[in-house]
Amino acid sequence: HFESTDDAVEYRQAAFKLIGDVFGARLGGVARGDIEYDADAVKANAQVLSTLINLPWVGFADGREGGKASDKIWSNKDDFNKKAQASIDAVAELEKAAESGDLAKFKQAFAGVGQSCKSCHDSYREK
Ligand code: ASC
Repeated sequence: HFESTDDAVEYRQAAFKLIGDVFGARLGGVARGDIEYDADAVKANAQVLSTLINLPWVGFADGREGGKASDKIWSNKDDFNKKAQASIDAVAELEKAAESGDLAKFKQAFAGVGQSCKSCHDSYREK
């Protein structure tokens, strides 16, 4: 899939950059109250996020250690994959909450996604 390790690292960092913008800035702005709640905009961003959350993982292919990724990813692939799947599942919950049009439900599901990001970062992202 990737021609080089640099290519794989750039690919996954680009995916996380997009996720960080849609989740942290767009949806996070609403969750924090900095951006006014607009149910349609939240729904659209949650849908975009549900596509983006599938992208990074292929970038962690065999032999592509590098960037801020801990080498522990490659020696704990089952656990890493479980945490990746937990993020995908949490975003599916966020999309459902966004579709409900209920701000409280959205905020709760937003926090769940944040937890899933943090859980993986705590184990597998170097400073
Ligand atoms: C973000 C972001 C993360 C996660 C994490 C959640 O917006 O950039 O890495 O949320 O901080 O705890």
